[in-house]
Order: sequence, then C-alpha cells, then structure tokens
Amino acid sequence: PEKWCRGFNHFISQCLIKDFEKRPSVTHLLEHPFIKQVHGKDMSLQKQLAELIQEQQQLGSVAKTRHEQIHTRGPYHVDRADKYSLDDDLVNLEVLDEDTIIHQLQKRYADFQIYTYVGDILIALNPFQNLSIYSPQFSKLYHGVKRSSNPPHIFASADAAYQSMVTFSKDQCIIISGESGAGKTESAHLIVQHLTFLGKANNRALREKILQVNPLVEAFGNACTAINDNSSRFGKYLEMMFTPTGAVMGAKISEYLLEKSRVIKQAVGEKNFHIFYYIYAGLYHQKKLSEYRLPDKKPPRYIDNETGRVMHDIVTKDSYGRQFEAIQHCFRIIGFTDEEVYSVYRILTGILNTGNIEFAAISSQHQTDKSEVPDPEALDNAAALLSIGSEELQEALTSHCVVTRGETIIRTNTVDKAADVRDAMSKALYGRLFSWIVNRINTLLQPDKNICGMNVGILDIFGFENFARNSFEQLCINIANEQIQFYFNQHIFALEQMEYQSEGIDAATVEYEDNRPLLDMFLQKPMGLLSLLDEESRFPQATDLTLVDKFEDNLRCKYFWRPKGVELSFGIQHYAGKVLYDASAFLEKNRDTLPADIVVVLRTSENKLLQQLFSSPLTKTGTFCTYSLMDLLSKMVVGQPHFIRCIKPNDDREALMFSHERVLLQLRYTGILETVKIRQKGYSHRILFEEFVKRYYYLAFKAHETPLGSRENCLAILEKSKLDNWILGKTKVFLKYYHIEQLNLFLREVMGRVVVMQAYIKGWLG
Ligand code: AOV
Ligand code: MG
Repeated sequence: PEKWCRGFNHFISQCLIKDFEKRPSVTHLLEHPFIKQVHGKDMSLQKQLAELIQEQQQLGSVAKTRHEQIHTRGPYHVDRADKYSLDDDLVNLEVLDEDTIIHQLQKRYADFQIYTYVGDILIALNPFQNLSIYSPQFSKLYHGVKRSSNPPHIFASADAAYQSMVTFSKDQCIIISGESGAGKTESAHLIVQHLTFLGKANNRALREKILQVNPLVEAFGNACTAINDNSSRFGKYLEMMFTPTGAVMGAKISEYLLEKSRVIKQAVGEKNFHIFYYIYAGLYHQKKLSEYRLPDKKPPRYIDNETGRVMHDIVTKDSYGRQFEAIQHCFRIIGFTDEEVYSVYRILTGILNTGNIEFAAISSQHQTDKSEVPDPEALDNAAALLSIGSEELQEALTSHCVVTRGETIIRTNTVDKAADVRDAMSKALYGRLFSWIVNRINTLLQPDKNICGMNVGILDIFGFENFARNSFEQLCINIANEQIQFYFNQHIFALEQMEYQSEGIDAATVEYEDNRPLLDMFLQKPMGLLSLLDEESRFPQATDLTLVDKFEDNLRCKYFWRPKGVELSFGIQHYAGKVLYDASAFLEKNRDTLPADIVVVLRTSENKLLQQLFSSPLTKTGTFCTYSLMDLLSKMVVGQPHFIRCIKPNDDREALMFSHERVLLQLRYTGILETVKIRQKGYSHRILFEEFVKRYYYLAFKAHETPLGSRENCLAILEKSKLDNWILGKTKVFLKYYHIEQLNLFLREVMGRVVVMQAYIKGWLG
C-alpha cells in the first residue's frame, strides 16, 4: 500500500541520514533481511530505493565536503592567520537583538560551526554527531596562537585557560553550563584531552591515567535518562595539576550529590547507573555470573525495571560487555590493584543481590508488624558477596534496636520498613563505594607533594532538568544550576559593573535577570526552602504533606506556587523555566538515614574494602544537599573563571536540526543577549596597577629594572604596546578581552627574545 511505502521510505531516509556519518556505505542496509525480502519482490520500491539511496549519497557527500571544508579550514587555510572573521564572535554584530543572534547561530550551525564566541565566553551548540575536529592535529593547531587565527573551538578556550595559568601562575577554572543533554560532559572530555596534550610531561603513563579518569567515574556516576543516554547523575569538579612550567603532574576529582536513589529505582524509560549493566553483561559473556551468584535468565530487579529489555540488549548486543572490558582497562591503567577491583565487583554484585531480597509478613496473634525473608536465596547470596553473616543480615533488615532510658529493646520491622532498610543499605553501599573510587583515584593521581604547582579545574555538573515527574533529585539538581547561573551573573555583570562605579569609570550598565531572590528563597536561613526542609525532616511526625504546607505558609513569593487539587505538588519558577515538583518521599530522601543495625553488620564484613567504607563516623550536619552546594561554590570561587555555555539545538537529538524556539528559550534564560552587550561595551579584565606592571613591565622596561606599580608606568606599557580602547581607573587598568590576548602574545615574543639573548650571551661568555 502506498501509505506503507511512504512510511517505509521515511524510515529508510531517517536511517540513512542518521547513519551516514558512522557508516557512509549503505550496503549494510540492503543486506538487512527485511529489506532484502521486500526489495527483491517490489520493483517500484526497488526503483524508489535506488533513487533514494542515490539522493542520500549525494546529500551525504555534499554534507561531508562541506564538513571537511569547514573543519580542515584551520590546518590548511594559512591565509586566515591574520584575518578576523567577524562572524566568529557575536560581539561584532552591529545590530544587537535576539533575531540577529539566533540567525547567526543558526547559519553557523547549518555550516557545522558549532562554536561561537561572545568575547571570552564560548557558546557550544550540541552537534549530535561526531565531528572530525578533535584530533591531535587540531590540538596542535589551537596551541598558543592568537584566537582569531582559527575558527572558534573548545580547544581555544582550554588553551586560553592553560596560557593564563602558565603566564600568571594562577589557578583557573572552566565552568561548563547548559541544560541536560546540551553537551557539558562531552565538552569536559574535550577540554581534558586538550589540556593533556598541552601539559606534555615526559611521563606518558600519567597522561594515560588522566585520560581514563572521566570514563571510569562516568561508568559509576552516569546513567540513561529520558533526556540523555549518558546523563551525569553527579556533579564533577576535575582539577588538572601542572608544574610551574606547565607540565601535567596529577589530577584530583571532587564529586557532588550523586543521585543514589537511582540504584534502587528508575523511572520508566530510564536506567540504573551504567556500571551495573556493564558488569552483568560482562559476567554473562564471560560465563562468570554464577561465581557472583547472579541468575543468567533474568537480570536482578534493580536493573530490570522494564522486564525483558535489558536481557534482550545483553544477549543481542555486546556493547555492554565491551564497556565492561573498557572499565577493567581503566581500573588497571589508573593503578587499582586486582584485589581492589575484585572487592568492587563483589560489592556491586552484592548490591544487585540485595535488591532481590523479598519480605513477607509473619502474622501471629500478638504481632502483625513482623517480617521475614521467605526465600533465603537472595539473602544468602547478598551476604556471601558482602562477606557478612546471612543471619545477621536478615536480623538487621527485619528488626532494629531502640535504646530507651539506657535499655536496649529490639523492635521488629514491618514488610515495608524492611524493604526500606534493604534499599537504604543498597544506596549507602553504592554511595560510599562511589566516593571510595573517587578518593582512590585521587590518591593514585596525586602529584609529588614537593612541587608547588597550579591547576585548571573543570566543572561539569548535571544540567537543569524538567521531566514529566520531578522529585527531590530534580530539585537538588536545579538548585545547583540556579547557583551556577548566579555565579555567572556575578562575574559577568554584577562585579564588573560595581567596579566601574568604584573606579569612576563611565562604562555601560546592562540590565540582566538577577536570580538572587530565587536563590534566597532556597538558601536563606532559617526560612529558606532547604532550611524548612531540614527542619521538617527532624520531626518524626512530619509527612510530605505537612512539608508542602510548611513551604506554602512560609515561602510567600512569586517563585513558589501550589497547584490546586494536587496535594503533594508544588511549583517553582526557576531561572530556566517552570518546574512542577512532586513532594512524595521528600522527607525520607532528605533524611537519607541508614539504620545503625545495618552499619554494625557491614562493619563485620571480611571484605576489607567494605569494612573501610563503613568505618568512618556516620554523623553529618545539615542535609547532604545544602552541604554539597556550599562546597561546590567555595571551590569555584578560587580560580580565574572561564565560561562555556552549552546549548541544545533540539529535543530530538538530531544532527543539523535547529529548533528556533528551543534555542531562543536557552539564549533568553542564560542571558546571552545581555552578555553580548556587556562584552561589547564593557571591560572584562580589570587589573590592579601594581599587578599590571609586574606582569607586563618587560614590554616597556629593561629586564633588570624594577618599575613602580604606578598609573604612569601602566600608561607607558599600554602606549608602547600600541593598543587602544583601554581605560585607566583609579587603581586598575580596564581592558577588553582581546587586549589580554595581545599583551600575552607580545610578552611571549619579548620573553622569547630575552631567552635567546641570554643563551647567546652565555655561549659568548662561556
Ligand atoms: P550533558 O552533560 O550536558 O547532559 P552530554 O555531554 O552528555 O550532555 O551530551 C549529550 C549527548 O550529545 C552526547 O552523548 C553526545 O551524543 C552528544 N554530543 C554532545 N557534545 C558533542 C560533541 N561535541 N560532538 C559530538 N556529539 C556530542 V546531563 O549530564 O544530562 O546535564 O545530566
Ligand atoms: Mg553530563
């Protein structure tokens, strides 16, 4: 039927477009048994298919050559070296409005130009396809050259951070923001790749190790969500450490707010953390499931929320199995011992078995709140893998000790309570295992303590999320994003404009959307949303409903509302849009308690690693959520910031598709238009006279001179450098972002000459 044919054609063309990048040959499609069958019988379809393929091939090759042109333009177009392409930077736009900006981005995207500058800030549009612009050849191309020599690129931003660090011996941080699926994590990888290239040490092994860090922690901390197949479920701050001469010497990761609840339950269409599938599939293919006491017919409950799908994927595709091998490789390269890795696997499979423990009620005449484990198989398996006693585990799951007036009483748990304890144990095991892996990596990649180095930190957190159902985790994630937006605003607008005033400079003021009131609503003490949540969590009698009532009574502002008729829901007008939250289990998730009975049992484990995980004290102050956020911010404030703003061009994850509406929304809430304005009119770099002279005196004075950090000396340096458009304030030099680049280049030239001179004199004397 014609209709069927049309649908079929559509399907094929979609396949072709999607796969063209990966498999330029279409023969694989014709080899498909389904197509072969239809193709052989239906002449008209055969003809149509042939035409279609030809058309697609042409399209594909056009796309490919265009792609090559763009992306090889760098290495081969030397003529670009001193020509500045006005299109590369939105600051060069003559007409500044949303339409012009979006038009410009759309035009560039269609031309495979996913990167665009706004002064020193980089906008990165997700290409949703692999581009051939990240090879070492490109790293070389972007190394230490003027930014305008090449098309905008993430390597150029990484390079700028690295050069700043080396030139000024100052820590740097790169802050990557954008909503879920916008490309933050990919960008973070690319930055690490380029920095590893730049920080070439003789120590090749160390470079190899650093490159394995992201894949390893992401196997444990990322998962498939409804928005992104590789969504970060934790915040990550990776510091790469360098020697004073810029050679990489170590790395350190800090983790924030791992979404532990994913271990025990996932929404429809979502999955558990990657590592669980990798290990299950890996053991399946290696025929080692029985060794880890896992069934081979049906995956454990924690990873089988859509019955059958996972098993089908594991049996038919080998990708999970290959990933498991990759992870084993990561562990080995980074330096984990075989014993440690074995313990990690035992804990992971122990968690999977724990999830399979079921409870049933024992009802006797006197007691109805007692539970037992009717089928001991999963219990025994879990206990064996965790190297603890099976009876002790059962007891800790089905009962708990209460101490009243110095007396210890044992109380039984209901079926529901026992299941909660089981899940709390799984979450705690996973959360602590994750932290241990991170700490272990940090120990293994620790630099030599005797060298006083500097670092570039890369912040990649979970992006803003708005699902059909949003829970506690989304609230935490969105508050973290709210803070990043605030931090961006502070740096780009508030601090800058404050300095103009205090320095008596007449520079533009730009209005921007300040999300401070919103942040106050969350963080203020004692009446902010998080404080209220903490307070309510301390009342044993409180329920999720009393919590929402409390919010409603106390948060009287336009950012909070409560929809009528849905008891447990409340809405927040975030900087990036309205989100409706479902408060079910908010209190329980915030309390995140692990019964002491479980800790006691786990501490008896014969698995040394497991013992270690539970040996630290369990007390903590404040919620995990508030605690982590404060830590995150204090980390970021330390270094000189560089911003990368990732934008998602469409929600269908399609290459070359540019949704005007979606991009516009992101441009609006991230304040791109205002950013362009302030970068056009303002001075992004403001340096104290003294520091300026100290940095650049080589440009106007002799090497042996020690000029004072005065206004006059700054003037002398600036005039000698033949720059224009700068301003001198009362105590600071105000520079545009491009001045810094020019000054640094001059400085490197002059320093180079000095070094040559010194070498010459040395040779001459010697
Ligand atoms: P996110 O980190 O911003 O989301 P990712 O970095 O995971 O987003 O990107 C989502 C997907 O987009 C990746 O898996 C890639 O398929 C694709 N992608 C992104 N950037 C590129 C690129 N430069 N080249 C090719 N493909 C890319 V989240 O962690 O969900 O907030 O929580
Ligand atoms: Mg991510």
